Amino acid sequence: MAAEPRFVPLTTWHPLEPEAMQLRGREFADELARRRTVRQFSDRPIPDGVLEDCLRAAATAPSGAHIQPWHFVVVRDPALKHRIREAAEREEREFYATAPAEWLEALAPLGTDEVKEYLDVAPALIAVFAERYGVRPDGSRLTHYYVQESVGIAMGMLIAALHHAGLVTLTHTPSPMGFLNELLERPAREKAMLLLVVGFPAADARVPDIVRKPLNEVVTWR
Ligand code: IYR
Repeated sequence: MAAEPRFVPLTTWHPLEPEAMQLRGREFADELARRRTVRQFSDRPIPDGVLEDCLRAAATAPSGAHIQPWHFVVVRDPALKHRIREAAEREEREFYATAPAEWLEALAPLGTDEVKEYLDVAPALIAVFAERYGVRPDGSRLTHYYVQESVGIAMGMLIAALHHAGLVTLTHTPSPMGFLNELLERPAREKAMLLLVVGFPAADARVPDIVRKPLNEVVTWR
């Protein structure tokens, strides 16, 4: 039998003056516009508590039926990072050797290849897993809804939070990522969605000379 809904007053939202809304909207967009995906990391450690707060931000994401079907594994141990690098490079060597020409052409402006040194160098990797289904206390399966969408939203919020906290990230998706279940000891019902590389940029970090689409190409007003 379905549970009765329970409600409490909305106390966490506060009204803002129109001018404050405009300023905050602009400043937030400007700040996110300064985010760049980085592929050259320094080994500088991340100050205590920052990753935890950014994960707390990510875990506020809305999700289908409020099931929160995500799990984050933070990897800081150099030996484990190295094992992840070796497994990822194995997948990437295969990818770069066999990917369709069209895909490789699409990637050419990014200058990527199968060498993933940043998996050793960056101080933290955050593996994001999607719980495809849950398990009830009696062991039966609990259906999860909109899992990819929910985890996608949480990953976006995580990337924004890390940027806001002064870190840089690389949205790394070695494919397939099944090796992460094994190395990070996550159950088969969890699907690895992302290996987020997190830290500080190398002193001489460079980024591709690419620009974002103008807003009028990505937004229609009716
Ligand atoms: N996973 C590979 C290839 C790659 C694919 C896409 I789509 C990118 O946007 C970037 C890279 C790699 O990490 O090199």
